[in-house]
Amino acid sequence: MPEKIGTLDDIVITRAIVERYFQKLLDHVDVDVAVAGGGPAGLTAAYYLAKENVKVVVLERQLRIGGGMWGGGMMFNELVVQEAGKGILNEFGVSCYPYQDGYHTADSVEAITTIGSKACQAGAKIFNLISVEDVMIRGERVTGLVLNWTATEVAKLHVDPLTIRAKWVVDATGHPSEVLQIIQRKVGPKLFTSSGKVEGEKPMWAEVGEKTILENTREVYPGVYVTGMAANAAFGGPRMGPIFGGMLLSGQRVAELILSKIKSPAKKKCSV
Ligand code: 48H
Repeated sequence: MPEKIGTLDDIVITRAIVERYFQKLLDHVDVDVAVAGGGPAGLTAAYYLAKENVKVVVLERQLRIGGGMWGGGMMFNELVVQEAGKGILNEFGVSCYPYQDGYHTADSVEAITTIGSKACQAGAKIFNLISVEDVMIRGERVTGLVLNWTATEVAKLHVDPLTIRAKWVVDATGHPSEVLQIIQRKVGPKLFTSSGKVEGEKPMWAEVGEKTILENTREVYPGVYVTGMAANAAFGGPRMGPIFGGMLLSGQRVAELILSKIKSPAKKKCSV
């Protein structure tokens, strides 16, 4: 065996992982922002929040982060962004290539690995293999998320969940808008949409989908913002296929909206 490796004790390795993991988890059971879903929108939001020293955690059901970005369009791992989306990819340092006026392409694997890395390096903590299965509501506000191991979900085990508290929750779960579906199931049609329910995404129309996603990125229930594909699902915007600028811009926008709330919290009445 090469000299450089030195002695290694399997039990020390085990202790290191267990101690460090639980330290990390305990440091993040009470956060400023909890993002459900580590796709492009959730990771971009986490990056812009963490960059401003906001304590942010991302919960991702799968083993891997990145949501639907890896596969580009129909498993051709290239994605398209418009001018504004390119600005964000440039900020992350992802290589972009002009295709024709107003259209740029990027390698989807380079894009999502870089965005994930930048989010982590900015200070966002990502917990993979954890599913959001419920919300905590106090009064009429969501105050946290209810979590379980994805493995229990997959194996359909009867195991009770644990919770984390968050000042703000972001639904970045993509097409299914899972956090909003849970809220709707638990409290009825009280979302800030026209029917009070998740309106459901409309047929594919890239141009309109990319425009409406920014209008639809907003608070959708007290304490809960929606971003990415979940935003168009919530408010009934069209899907847009493999143009990913809207996801990045929506992630950036939700971060800006939450940052503005954190920096100028609503004034409370003094009880004199
Ligand atoms: C923990 C969860 C849970 C849960 C889901 O699907 P995503 O990539 O979502 P976005 O909005 O960042 O990006 C959407 C984009 O990928 C896309 O699908 C587009 C542009 N479609 C257009 C079209 O026309 O089809 O990522 C969401 C992530 C995934 O990684 C899920 O595993 C995760 O959220 N997730 N994580 N708890 N309950 N539900």
